[in-house]
Amino acid sequence: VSFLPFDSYLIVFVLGAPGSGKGTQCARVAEAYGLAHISTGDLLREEAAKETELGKGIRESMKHGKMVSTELTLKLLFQAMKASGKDVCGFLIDGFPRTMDQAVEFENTIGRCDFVLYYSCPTETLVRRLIKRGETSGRVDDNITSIETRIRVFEQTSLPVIEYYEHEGRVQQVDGNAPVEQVTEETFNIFDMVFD
Ligand code: B4P
Repeated sequence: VSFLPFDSYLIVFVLGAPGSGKGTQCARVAEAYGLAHISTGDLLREEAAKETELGKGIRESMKHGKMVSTELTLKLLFQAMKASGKDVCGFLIDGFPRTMDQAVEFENTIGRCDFVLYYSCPTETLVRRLIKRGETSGRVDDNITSIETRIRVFEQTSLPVIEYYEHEGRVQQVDGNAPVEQVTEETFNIFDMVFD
């Protein structure tokens, strides 16, 4: 018997480098399968918009493409799960865990991850997409210096998380370099199997 608060839910960690298409695909999957889409990036941006000391601290980290603390990220994530858990059978957790300690802490206190959905994508594509998004997004981190830092942080800190789950046989990999519709089709094939 498990005593973790969300163990009876489907929990999918959605990972990939910045610009790999996580957010884009999560919105479509959430809608099609009735799952809650929770993006730690969005939660942190919401908090960063506040004129508080905390908001200011988060803004500084994000602006430079650095990681925000695990404690805070996990707290915001758990709150968001509690707020939407009543209406859904599962969660797409987008952009989390970005570090091994986030993964361990989540699985020890919140619930077991059923599988990791990993969008692989070459660096040139990532850079091109994020620079393009930066023309209209207004995001402080969509500039070339922050983009390079974010990709480096992903390779050094987040790739080992994916390798850990890979080793456990819990990764479903999708080619994120294809056109959006094709990536969606490949993603839906995975969820069709899950809900079969
Ligand atoms: P995120 O908000 O997660 O941002 P991201 O990695 O850039 O991915 P996003 O989901 O927004 O973009 P997508 O690939 O869908 O993180 C931002 C920052 O928040 C981090 O740097 C960090 O500071 C902080 N943070 C977040 N989570 C954290 C955590 N767990 N711990 C600590 N800190 C954390 O799309 C990118 C662009 O590509 C879009 O314009 C999209 O339209 C386009 N696109 C997508 N798919 C495409 C396709 N197939 N073809 C062509 N274009 C495509």
